[in-house]
Amino acid sequence: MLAAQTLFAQFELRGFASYMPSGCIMLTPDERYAEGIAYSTTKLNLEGYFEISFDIYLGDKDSLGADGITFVIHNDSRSYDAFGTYGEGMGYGRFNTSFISGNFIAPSIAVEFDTYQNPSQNDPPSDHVAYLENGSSFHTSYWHNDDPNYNLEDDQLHDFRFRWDPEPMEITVFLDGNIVYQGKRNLIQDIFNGSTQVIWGFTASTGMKYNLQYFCLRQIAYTKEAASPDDFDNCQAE
Ligand SMILES: [Ca+2]
Ligand SMILES: [Ca+2]
Repeated sequence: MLAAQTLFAQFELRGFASYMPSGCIMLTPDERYAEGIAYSTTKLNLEGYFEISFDIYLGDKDSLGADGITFVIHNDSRSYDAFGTYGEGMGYGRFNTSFISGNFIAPSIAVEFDTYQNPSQNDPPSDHVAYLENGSSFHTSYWHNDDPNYNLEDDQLHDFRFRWDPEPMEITVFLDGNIVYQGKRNLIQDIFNGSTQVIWGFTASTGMKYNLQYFCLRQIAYTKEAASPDDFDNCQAE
């Protein structure tokens, strides 16, 4: 077992989330119908550059595993108590776009790492990554490495980075060395109504199917120069 080193930071934990001995944060245990949320107590400033690096773990059960995790940036009025629907909502979204009642996190953006196919959210059969906004889990596009058998529930840590560059107003998401999403968005004006200080963290849940799911914070860089070079080591799960 490799003792994972992680950057210690303060998180507000809700639901099933808890610190692991390594300093990583478990979002869901390997159980049905669990939801866990972890928010950093240090907000991000959208007027500045940031790149945050994590290891994420999505479990070891493929066909029997679910549901996945989301990385979320929000200024929902519930602050550290903001949460979404369990199961296919992954603690962030809601069951489908026409199902307006129920919990979801907004205003927000998120990146989902989805390990279970829900046709109402336009999920492909494979695991996938997608960019989401305002508590909707529905997505028209997604990344699955053009692999119909793409699987993230492989008992491995996956290297995830989220980069915000305010000058071109560009979001870039990396997973295991691949750019899995890139897009320009005026987050301050078009999502956050002029707010520049936003809460960030992770949500996750399980449903009928389930997996242990956790994340480890590796680095927060506030300049391009301070961000890690784009080399990705294979990591071993705990
Ligand atoms: Ca899978
Ligand atoms: Ca799903």
